[in-house]
Amino acid sequence: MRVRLNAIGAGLAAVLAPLVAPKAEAAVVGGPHDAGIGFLPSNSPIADDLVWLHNDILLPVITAISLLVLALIVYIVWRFNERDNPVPSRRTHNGPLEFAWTVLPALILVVIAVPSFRLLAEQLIIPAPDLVVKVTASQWHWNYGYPKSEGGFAFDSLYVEDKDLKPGQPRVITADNAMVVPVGKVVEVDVTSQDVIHSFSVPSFGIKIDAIPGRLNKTWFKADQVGFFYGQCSNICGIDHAFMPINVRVVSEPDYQAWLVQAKKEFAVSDGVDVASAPLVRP
Ligand SMILES: [Cu+2]
Repeated sequence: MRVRLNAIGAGLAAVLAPLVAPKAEAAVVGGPHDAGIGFLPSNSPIADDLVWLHNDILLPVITAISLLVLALIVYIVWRFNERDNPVPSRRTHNGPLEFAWTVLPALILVVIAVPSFRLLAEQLIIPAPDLVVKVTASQWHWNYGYPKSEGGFAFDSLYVEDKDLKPGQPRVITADNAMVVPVGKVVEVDVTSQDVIHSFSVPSFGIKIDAIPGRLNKTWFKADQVGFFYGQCSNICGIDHAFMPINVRVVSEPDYQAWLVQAKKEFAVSDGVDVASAPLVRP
């Protein structure tokens, strides 16, 4: 059932993608849609494995255990009812049964632990990055910093209010400037904060990492397809916590290079300015 619902969700996303895609090349959209259920479409190896662990391992285990417990309860209610058993059983122990209900759950946990730890290692062991983006959280917006190798610039990404939305932009989760990354490249995200604890989360990449003042937390993703992807701050950080959306645009390498040229002009305002020799202006 769940698999079918996910399939329906994926189908809906595919149908809706062209309608809400903010850019022509945005073929895949990792964002909410009407009647959505299940995970957002995955667009990185980690997100693929997260969805697999949930849908193919955890859900079957949860379903089987729930059905087993339900069957046991129904059986007990039917078999040991008061009317048919005026003299209650005085049994308190059953060695083999107690052994079984201790060992079997432990074995199930071991089975779950194997792919779970593998996934954890996949998340924590960051491959050699092609691009490192520094993400700084503030009350209440994100700042994306690109390294010197890319031109050395940084820009704020601010919430877009309902009245300023362009056609096709979803409300509440649209930001004015998206973080732009090339497709198929390992992107390391170095996350920090300059006030309180926030959390950088983009479901389609399977990443969620705390932004903590004075600390640099690292995570990574490798986008499989171009598209536009949405996330949100995921730690309650204050009154406008709900209004610090994360927008990531994954583009082809030529589009990325073109964006870099334009972004350097737009955002690197202090480039070339010799701060030490700049005239001191007093009000
Ligand atoms: Cu926040």
